[in-house]
Amino acid sequence: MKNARYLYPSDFMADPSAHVFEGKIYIYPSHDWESGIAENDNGDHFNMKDYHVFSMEDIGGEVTDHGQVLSIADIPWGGRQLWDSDVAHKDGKYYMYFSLKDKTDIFRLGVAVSDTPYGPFVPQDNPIKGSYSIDPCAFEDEDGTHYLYFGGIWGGQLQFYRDNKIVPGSNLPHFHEQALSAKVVRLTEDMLEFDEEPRELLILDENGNPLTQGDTERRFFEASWMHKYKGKYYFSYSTGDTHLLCYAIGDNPYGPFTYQGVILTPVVGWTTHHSFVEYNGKWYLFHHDAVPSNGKTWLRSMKVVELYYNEDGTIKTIAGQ
Ligand code: FUB
Repeated sequence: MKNARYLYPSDFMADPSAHVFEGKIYIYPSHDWESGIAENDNGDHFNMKDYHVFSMEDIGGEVTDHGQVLSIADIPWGGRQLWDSDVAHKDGKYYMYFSLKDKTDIFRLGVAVSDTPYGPFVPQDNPIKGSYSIDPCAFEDEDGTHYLYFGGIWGGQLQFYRDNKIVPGSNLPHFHEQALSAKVVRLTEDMLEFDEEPRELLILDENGNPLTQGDTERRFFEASWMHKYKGKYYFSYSTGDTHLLCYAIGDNPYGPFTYQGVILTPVVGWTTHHSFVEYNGKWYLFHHDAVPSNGKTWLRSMKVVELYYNEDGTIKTIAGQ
């Protein structure tokens, strides 16, 4: 991958959510470590316990580690596996949204609050009411409304839900049926709860039909991200077991979104997970791979690469290797 740069070679960090706050780039990754848990499809080996925050003044510049900003030990409802997180800013406060299994081993989304973008973040006593699954992405629209995008299948548990409720016995739809997809929900003014029932995020093919579960190179798996470019809403995500980062474009934050193509081809490692940031007039893709750990899928390293749009607003595909 041309011009990609590893951001923090001295430790393993994944799922980097990057934002520009107070004129700097802040990065909120998951903190991988060698837990000794055997690899399985449920992702038990991703047994993360805390978060660090990183910042940099420019893309090629020094990366500052602001240290541990939130730990499972401080989260009253926490069980295990602190997975992907994201941060939003409103009225001088910073809100970290995170994925964590509760004490009954069900993934929920939590919120922790700070006065600064670099933490520490103080968790709420309970998870967000009605939240489930993983991978929250916090998006602020131009009118100041904040939305959360979330969800992930397999270890992310999304397949056990229908209409936002656990349905005993439910699992993935059949291959020819409409694919399970991410959820989108507006946040309350205080940023701490859902302001409505989460809605299904529809991804359509070129004929206007919803993608099917069997369309494994295009359907949603996990790793939601939302950004806006020239007035359009770009929903991007990972296809998980087919290892692609893809995107779909819509006219509003709820969609529907029409599938457009691949952003990043497979990297070394099982997952990749990303974010987009515009900084000083250029666009960057933050993501991770497992090259530095020689392919250990649970020891990932975050990196950044510049990305380019075509004249028509489509994204030029980046080679992952
Ligand atoms: O980092 C743990 C999980 O792996 C994330 O929540 C998923 O998106 C995948 O990257």
